[in-house]
Formats: sequence, C-alpha cells, structure tokens
Amino acid sequence: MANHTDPKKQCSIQPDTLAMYQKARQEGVETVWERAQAQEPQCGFCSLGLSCRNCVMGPCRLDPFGEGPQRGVCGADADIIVARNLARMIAAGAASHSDHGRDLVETLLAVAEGHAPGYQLTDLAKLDRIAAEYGIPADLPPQAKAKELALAMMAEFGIHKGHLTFAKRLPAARLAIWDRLGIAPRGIDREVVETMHRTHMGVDNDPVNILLHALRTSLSDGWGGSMIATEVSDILFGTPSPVASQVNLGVLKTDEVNIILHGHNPLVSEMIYRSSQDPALTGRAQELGAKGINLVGLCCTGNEVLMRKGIPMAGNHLVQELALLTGAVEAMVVDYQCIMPSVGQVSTCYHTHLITTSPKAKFPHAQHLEFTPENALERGREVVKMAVENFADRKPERVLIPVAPVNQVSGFSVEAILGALGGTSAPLLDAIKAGQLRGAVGVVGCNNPKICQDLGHTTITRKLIEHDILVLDTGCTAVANAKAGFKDPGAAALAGPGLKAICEALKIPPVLHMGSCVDNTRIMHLAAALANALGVDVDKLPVAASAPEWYSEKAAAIASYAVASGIYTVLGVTPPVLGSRMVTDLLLNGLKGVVGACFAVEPDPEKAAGLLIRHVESQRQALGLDSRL
Ligand code: XCC
Ligand code: SF4
Repeated sequence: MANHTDPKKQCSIQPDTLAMYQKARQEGVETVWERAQAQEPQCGFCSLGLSCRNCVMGPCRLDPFGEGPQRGVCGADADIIVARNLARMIAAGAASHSDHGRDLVETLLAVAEGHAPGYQLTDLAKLDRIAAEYGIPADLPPQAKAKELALAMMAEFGIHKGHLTFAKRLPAARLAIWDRLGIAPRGIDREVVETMHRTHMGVDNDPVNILLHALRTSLSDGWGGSMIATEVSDILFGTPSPVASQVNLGVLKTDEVNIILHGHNPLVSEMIYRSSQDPALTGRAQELGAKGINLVGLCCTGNEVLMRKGIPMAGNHLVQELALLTGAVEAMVVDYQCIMPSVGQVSTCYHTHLITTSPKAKFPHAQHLEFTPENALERGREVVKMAVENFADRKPERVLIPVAPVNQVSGFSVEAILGALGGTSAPLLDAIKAGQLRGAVGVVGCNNPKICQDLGHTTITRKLIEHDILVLDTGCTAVANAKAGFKDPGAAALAGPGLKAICEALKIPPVLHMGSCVDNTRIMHLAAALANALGVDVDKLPVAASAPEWYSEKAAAIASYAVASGIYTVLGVTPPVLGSRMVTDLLLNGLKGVVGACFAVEPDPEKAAGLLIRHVESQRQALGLDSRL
C-alpha cells in the first residue's frame, strides 16, 4: 500500500490532476498527497480495527500477533472491538446522509408553510407519487400535501411503528428476511442512536448482534434518510432528465467569474444557481471585465446541480485543492461533507473566497454566510455578488487552466431511465433475459489517496461495459468516468456488442449517471423495481455494486445497505476489520447465508471487475438464463 502515496509515482490517471499537482509542487502548496505521505506508515492497530478509545479506562489496543494483550481493560476481545468500531463507522455515515435528508424535509415544510421564499414545489407529479406512497390523501392541494408529507417524513426520523415507508418498495421476501433477523429499520435517528448506545462499554458484547444492528442502521439510511434526501430534492428542484454538460478542470473559464459549488446539499447550490442568472449580477461582472458568471460543481453538490441543471463538473474529491490552484476561482461555496479542512489554507494562497453556509460546517480561513430556508434567496445573491467583486483581484499571471473539458451526458434518474424505455422496466428485463445485456452494476464512491486517482473507477467500468454490463454510477465515480469520456454518447463504441446496440438505439452512453451519493438510493429503487417486475428478491438479480476508491464513513453505510438489501458489493479499499477473523469471515462469507449477499475486497481493479462479471454471470445461471461462465 505504501507505494501508492509515493509522490514520485503518478497520483492520478487524469491529465488535469497531474498538471495541477505539478503546479502545487512548483508553488509549494501542500496537498492531500504530501499529507498522506507524511502519515506513512499508518497505524497497524487502527488499520486492523484493533484499537479502541470508547472510554477512558483506555485507549486500548490488542496485539494482532497474539503475544501482547488480547483484551482491552474492560475485557473486550478483538471480535467485540472490531465489530464496535465498524458499527460506529456505519452509524456516522448513516447520520451524515440522514441529517442532510432532514435539512431538505425541514425546507419542504417551510415551503409548504409559505416561509421559504426562494424555494418552490417544482415537480408536482413527483409530490403526488411520493405522497401516495405515504398514504396522504390524493385530493389535497399541493401546499397542504407537501406539509403532510414533510410531517410524515419527520416522524420517520424519530420513533416509528412498522417499516420505513420507502422499504415497501422492496419485494415482500426482502422485508421478511429483515423481520426474521430483526433488522428492519424503525426510526432513522433511532438506529444511529442505538448504535452509539450498543457500542458504549458494557452494552452489546456479541459481535454478531452488533453487526446485525449495524446493518439495520445502514438500512435506515438507504431506505430512509438518503432516499428521503433524493426524493425531496426532486420535489423541490425537479427530477433529473438527460442533460448535456462537460467535465474536468477545463470547465473553469479564464474570462469569466468562476464560482465552485462544493459539498452535498442542493439547498444552497440551487439558490446560487438562481442568483447567477440575475441580470444585475451578470451586468456587474461585465463591468469588471468578465464575460459572465461561470458556475461549476465539485463532489456531490456538483452532481446535484449537474443532474438537474447541466452545471459542468470541475472534478471529484481529490481535485478540490487543485481546483483552487488554478488561480481562477473567485469563490468556493461549501455546504457540508467531504470538504477538506485544508481548502481554507489553500484559498489564502490565491484571491479565492472560501464561503461556508451551514451552521454545522465552519472552516478555518472561511467567511461564513449562513443560509436558512427563510433567507436563502437573499444570501444567494450576496454570495454571488462577493464572487463577482472578487474578479477584480484575480492575478491573471497566476492562472493555469490545464486542459480542455470533456463532454458528458448526465441526468439519469429512475424516471428518466424508465421514460427512455417507454415507461416500464420491461424492455430492460427483456434485454437481460435475451442476454444482450448481461446485467447491471452500480460503481460508486469516493477517491482515496491510497489509490491512483480514478484508476479503480475507470478500469472496473471499462471492463464491465466491454462485457455488456450496464454501469450505473454516482458520486465521485461518476466524475471519474465522465472525465474518462465514458458518458459521451460516442462511448457506446467502448461497450460490448449487445450494450453498444442498446446505447445506439436509445442514444445513451453505456455508463448512466444517477446522481450524488444520497442518489445511490435511485440505484436501489431501480433494483427493487426490477426484482418486483421479475417476481424475485433483489439478491437473485444479475446485479452487483462496487466502491473501488472509497474513503468515507458514508461509503461504509452505503455498502452495508447495498449488501443488506441483497446486492453483492466489492470494495477496493480494505475496511479496518482484519483484526477479527470472525468479523472478516462474516462480512466476506457468512452474510451470504443471512441476507443473500456479502462483501468482497479486491484492491486490483482488473480482478475486481472479474469478480463482478463472475457474479453477474452466476446470477444469470441461477435464474436459468444463458451464462458465459
Ligand atoms: Fe464524498 Fe459525495 Fe465519497 Fe465523493 S463519493 S468523496 S462521500 S463526494 Ni459520495
Ligand atoms: Fe478499552 Fe474497553 Fe474502554 Fe475500549 S471500552 S477503551 S476496550 S476499556
């Protein structure tokens, strides 16, 4: 692993990253790669999950070689400590997604009550559909319906009786498995809190019981907090449909005011988008010598506005510092999650304003302009104005925009995919049954400096489409694949003959962008719809998931809800569990007999693609379809 962080080795496969990394070295600006290098060798106890600081009788660490201590001060052994640590990791991820979902629900309520002037109910048909799922009377007018929906969703964050509403999208067989295991999620917050409780010293000391609850916690994210975030975002800002755009650092413009939207929640970025269209502000930009105002995205908030508005994407996780190094960014506006604390420091090396917007997420060297549902419209204007005025301070001699942008098509919501197929999943299933399409794989997740940037995503994706497997991507994978050109409709040429023919007929790329990381729930929703249409449980489908370069606690939650929903998931970075043989064996094998799916870990992306292809083909065989095994 150590070599991956050797700066003499390539840190990325992407020309824009490599060029900007060069500039960082020349200008002496520290980046994530130097800091990763400085951490080597990383702590072996922590890497194995064998350290615990859950109480101050500790911290404790257990000896993986069996010579030193085998129990913490309280008596916890390796199995207990590893299981507790993993459960807390998953809970933190579920909490992050779900708290993001809550912010949207609160805004939905504010809109319904008429005190969120910048926001509106944009997709009323979707409001109708979601309200119907929640059993809200169809004949209510939109505002009243939105209010009922917001209140019903809020109730699901707390104590709730029965299943979370969206879990009913799954086949009954799946819910029966959860009930039998006692892992059907109840309240969204409740499962996270219960994880914190169970992992306190002296509560749950059965590693299997801890891990089952960790799965329940992840399900409260996947079929609760994240899915609510996706669906409410669509109601407020519109359900995505195919849209052409561009990607990589080349989307920044030398002659325009550049504003980067970074983070996760579309509540802020949508308001900035609206203000950037304001003639008074574009006029002021022109007075200062700029041709206009250029909004671009980073990470998942970028995915949100790309999916709905076609805003171009500057890059994924490991590009965030490098984007500032172009010297062409007037403002980076952040909400929360995946924003490196270092961006404030990097922004001070240039004229860039770093602007924070959430009371939950303040940063060093940033200016804080807090957004609420009530003030968002006004605040959006203020932020754009600050960026525009800052154009005067740009130093043209320090600007480097290293590459030309790559074209991409984005915006593949479940509605858009089914719409392209004539309104039902039948044509998709027919293509799978006929073997023209072998199956589908969700390739998702982050960048991680332990891995050459985007190598994992693009290697796996290319192998899958060559094998006639449709790739659905989100998050930072989606950006990686777009940069590699896989989302240009011309990329059909890279696919196997079956997938190629489908893409050409429908004029779609072989890699469909389904959104941000909370939008992994779009993939889950599609999988559930396919399972229902086929009359089988999700774990019988020729589908799989992969997180080749994950770093985040949120990714741990996503992978867990995918597996607990019946989807085999291959990780490219080893989670900190190897200190317990029992936990490792449960994740890699035992879960298969329990939830019908398990994890695999394979750092080599070629081999990981092989595992995914083999899984899809063996699922086909089990369904009685032709198989290339
Ligand atoms: Fe963050 Fe969502 Fe990971 Fe990218 S993929 S590094 S979580 S921005 Ni979500
Ligand atoms: Fe040590 Fe147990 Fe406290 Fe963890 S909970 S720090 S293992 S004493």
